[in-house]
Amino acid sequence: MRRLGLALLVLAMITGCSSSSDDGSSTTAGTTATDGTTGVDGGDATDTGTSGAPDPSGTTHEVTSSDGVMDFSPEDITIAVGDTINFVMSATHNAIEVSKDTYDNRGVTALDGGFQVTFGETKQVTFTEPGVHYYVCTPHVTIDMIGTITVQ
Ligand SMILES: [Cu+2]
Repeated sequence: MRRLGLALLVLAMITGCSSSSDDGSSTTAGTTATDGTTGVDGGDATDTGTSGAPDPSGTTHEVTSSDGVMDFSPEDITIAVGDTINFVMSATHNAIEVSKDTYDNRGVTALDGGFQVTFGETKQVTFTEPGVHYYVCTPHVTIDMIGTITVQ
């Protein structure tokens, strides 16, 4: 049942997103679907009373990277449930979600079901559950090109 509920939730998000954005809505849908499965750390959600779809008018935030600059901007960001991050990666950087352990150890093993923004890609990812997401730039993780997204 919970799985079905989650699927419906994701579906609602997709519908909400595609109607409010006119570019790349199909890729948005794809990332939203995978994002839904990363909600493992959302299990401690206390306010599940809002079991309806997240606010479809969530804010879109931007995380960017630039060639020659070995940092995400911003590196750490706090957003609300239902908000979207528009990742804008330059040609030399990517943003790959990893586990907290991988992040702490500066590893590059991608998190199952996590978001992945490849080199030079612009991709929107919507976060539908509270929790913390950790991500790295795989070529530059060893020089601390890392970031977090806190969803609350
Ligand atoms: Cu990088």
